[in-house]
Amino acid sequence: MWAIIGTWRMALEGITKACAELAEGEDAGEAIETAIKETEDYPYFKSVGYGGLPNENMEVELDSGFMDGNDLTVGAVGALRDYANPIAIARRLSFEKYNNVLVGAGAEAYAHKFGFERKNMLTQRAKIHYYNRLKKENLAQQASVLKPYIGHDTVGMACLDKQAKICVGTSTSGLFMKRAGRVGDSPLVGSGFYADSRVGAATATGLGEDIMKGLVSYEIVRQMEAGLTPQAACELVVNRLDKRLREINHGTAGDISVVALNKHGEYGVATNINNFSFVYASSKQAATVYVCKVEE
Ligand code: SD4
Repeated sequence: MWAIIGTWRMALEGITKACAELAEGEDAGEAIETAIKETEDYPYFKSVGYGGLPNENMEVELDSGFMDGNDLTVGAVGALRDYANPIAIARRLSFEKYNNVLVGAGAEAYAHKFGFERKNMLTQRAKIHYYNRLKKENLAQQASVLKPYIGHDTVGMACLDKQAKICVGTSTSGLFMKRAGRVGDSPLVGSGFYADSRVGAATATGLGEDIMKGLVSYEIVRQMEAGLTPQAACELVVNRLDKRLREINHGTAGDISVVALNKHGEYGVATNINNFSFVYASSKQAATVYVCKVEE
């Protein structure tokens, strides 16, 4: 049995590519890297890799995390500039004994040392979005009608391979117009991603500042370990955090969406937004796009 799940419709092409590898018995870590690289390389996804939207200084800064559920090794990069595939660098960092999480210039020096592809990640299209946004912000300044930090998605994938190994990875350009150096939940183990091959894996997308308050990926894996199905674990963790956030923030909560996979290849999904799309494939079914809606 093998299975793979990813956040958002943008995971489809990468997952489709990884399925062929998994069917041949490929390792879950390799499959995650293949699948996420595909998403990173596609220029029209505005929130991941090449074509990702920039920060307030018009620089694309990327976050990515990876975890191997067999030995619980973690690798992550934060605020990484000018490298094509953050997921490959994060995974490479997971092979190190120390210094597994690197940010900014340190992460770039590491990527350079190990020969990862350098690339200007800011596309013409992303620049247009940036200038349009600046215009809107100027117009909206007095009226303060502009909702900050909209239009961001992270690709997160969890995968079980034929050898029963489970891995998880994330990649994102984070929030559009974020501060330089801002790091979200996506490279933070336990928040944006977590995997334990004895149990399963989970990954999150949405407002990093809120997701990290609930360590949602770690929580989901622990709830599965305690006996919940992936679906029940996802719903419990998202609903509980959403409720707590609303208590604190006068009835509002940031976007939180999650997907999870257990060691049997069964999946779970939960969200507090309308229309969270995700992609699931396994040795029993071809890659399929589904849409999850907030529970009423
Ligand atoms: C972040 N969680 O940087 C990411 C962005 C995201 O859906 O996933 N948006 O906060």
